[in-house]
Parts: sequence; structure tokens; C-alpha cells
Amino acid sequence: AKEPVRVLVTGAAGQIGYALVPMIARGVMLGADQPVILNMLDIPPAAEALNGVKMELVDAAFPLLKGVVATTDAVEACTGVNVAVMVGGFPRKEGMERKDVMSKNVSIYKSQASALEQHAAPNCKVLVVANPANTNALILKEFAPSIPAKNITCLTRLDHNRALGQISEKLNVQVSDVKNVIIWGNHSSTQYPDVNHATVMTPSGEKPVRELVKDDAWLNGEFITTVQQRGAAIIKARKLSSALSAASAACDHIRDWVLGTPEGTWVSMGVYSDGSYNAPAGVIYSFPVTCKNGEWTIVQGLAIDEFSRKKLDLTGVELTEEKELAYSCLS
Ligand code: NAX
Repeated sequence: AKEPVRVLVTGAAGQIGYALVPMIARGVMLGADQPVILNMLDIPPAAEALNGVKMELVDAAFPLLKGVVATTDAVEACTGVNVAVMVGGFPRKEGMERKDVMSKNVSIYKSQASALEQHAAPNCKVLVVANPANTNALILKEFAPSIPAKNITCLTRLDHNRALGQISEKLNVQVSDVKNVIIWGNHSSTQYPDVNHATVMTPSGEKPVRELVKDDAWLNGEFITTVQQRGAAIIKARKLSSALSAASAACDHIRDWVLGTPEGTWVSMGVYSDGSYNAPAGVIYSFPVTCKNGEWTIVQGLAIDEFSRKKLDLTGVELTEEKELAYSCLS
């Protein structure tokens, strides 16, 4: 039998946490034959609720779940973890300045970086979900210098999946037949959902999305804004932000990273930028990646037209500004 993999979920008493932990315990993240131990972290005001989640996990009698730790102590939560999913953070409340929210998250991610660096298992893979996701991941990277930069990523897979969903609805095709959309840049409204290399599997083979949609105005307009604004649309409808789709995307992100992407398919991940595609280097930027043997590689050589170039630059500028704002919170 396989040794259990220890998975940390921070903010586990929250909305996404509540959707995510049962998925992990059912094998959705790491495979149906992979036992898991869940380490759940939240803050003291949520301790009782967190304990309630632990009770439900026990009650669900998941065969793959070999243990549950529910704690408000970051060191205890981080100890021995192989995968860390960082969902906990400080939410933006009405009337709060951007800088104040950034400052709260910078201090959270700075201290959790140290806890992970000192106590996680070697080669721990980190996924930051909490917003501002790219910049929280960058702070985590900066304050955990012994964790390789390639092990620290942020979630843009939800945006990627939203783009697949929009194309599938538009063409009335199965979402599993659509692939290779790209989310470039920041997990924010400046993200650029790009369909220029996306394809659909049809009875007569793989066809470019642009050729099938035959509506460039929609692809360059409403499609992009719908994906960019989808989070706000969910809040408007549900009076709560996306949770099941975010949890599912977090599982997709880790599963593909650990188990690999299918041949000929790429996915979007926020990763430490090396300046590929002239994106700013030294920020966490979302790129198309393939994964093999537990490592991601940025897909190279894709053509970027003038329209796309502007959008890649715009979201890059925003990430550079966010990085500066985060650093200004440190001093
Ligand atoms: P909730 O407010 O329901 O849950 C957040 C939880 O984090 C709470 O239980 C809170 O007590 C806990 N928490 C706060 N500070 C903590 C700390 N220092 N250590 C541990 N836990 C802490 O929010 P939820 O809807 O679950 O969303 C969580 C985060 O995901 C938010 O930052 C949200 O903006 C972000 N999202 C990111 C997405 C992405 O695609 N990257 C999409 C969904 C979501 O909006």
C-alpha cells in the first residue's frame, strides 16, 4: 500500500475549505489509490468551526483518509506536509484600502512561509489560493528561500476552467473536448484569457477554437470580460464567492502538477516568472505549462499577436505594481 501524503489546507474552516477537504479525502486531488492525511489550519476565532469540519470528516468515514489534524498553530499544521494549499487569508472588507489588505496578507504569508520552510517535508509543493494569490505566493517564496521557487505556485486554474466552460457553452460541445486555453498574468480582472491556441476535438479531428466560433468580436470582447468578471458574477448570484469551482480547480492544479498533464495538453498555473514571453521576471505570473515527473515547464514558442501582447503587458504591469505595494508593506 502507498504511504499517505500529508496535505495542508489553511483557512480550512472557510467556504473553499469546506468544499475542498472532502474532495482531497475522496482522492480527487491525488488519486483514488493515494491515502492522505489532512492538516487543517485556521485562526482562533474559527477554531470551533474547524473542529466541526474535523467531526464531519470523521463522520464521512473516507477510506483514503488516514488522519486529520485540526489546529490553530501554524507550526503544528505545517509539520511534515508534502502538499500545502494556502486558502487562508485576510479578505478585503468594504471601505478598506488596498494597502491595508495587502499589509495584512503580507504579514500572514511571511509568517506562514517560515513555518513551511522550517517544518514542511522536503520538496513540499505549495499552491496559494487566497487573494491576492500571485503576490501572496511571491511573499511566501521570498520568505521561504530554502523552498525551491519552482515549488511555489498560485491558482489560475479556476480562470482556465472558466474559459473552457465558456467555449464549451458557446459551441455546445463537451467541455472535455476543449483544451489549451491560456490564462496569462494575474488572478485579477486584468488576467488575459487567450484562445488563440485552443482547440476542440470534433468527429473530424482537432479544430482551432477561432475557426469553430467564427465570431472574433465575441472572442475578443465578451468572452474575455465574462471570464475576467466571473468571480463577481458568482458573488452577485450566490451572495458568496466561488467555492466548489475553486476547490475543484485547486484539485486539478495539484493533480496535474503531481501526476502530469496529458500528452498534447497544457494548463495554466501561476509560477515564478523567468521572463518568458517578455512577462516581467521575478513575479508570480500565470503561464501555459505542461507537467511531468512532478515538475512544471512553461510551454515555449507560442505566437503572441499584437492584441495579446498588450494584454500580457497590462497584467504584467499590475503584478509589478502589486509586488512594489507588497514590499512597501514590509518596511
Ligand atoms: P472564507 O472567508 O470563507 O475563508 C477563509 C478562511 O481563512 C476563514 O476561515 C479564515 O478564518 C481563515 N484565515 C484567515 N486568516 C488566516 C490565517 N492567518 N491562517 C489560517 N487561516 C486564516 O473565504 P473563501 O471563500 O474560502 O476564500 C478563501 C480565499 O480564496 C480568499 O482569499 C478568496 O479571495 C480566494 N479565492 C481565490 C480564487 C482563485 O482562483 N485564486 C477563487 C476563489 C476565491 O475567491
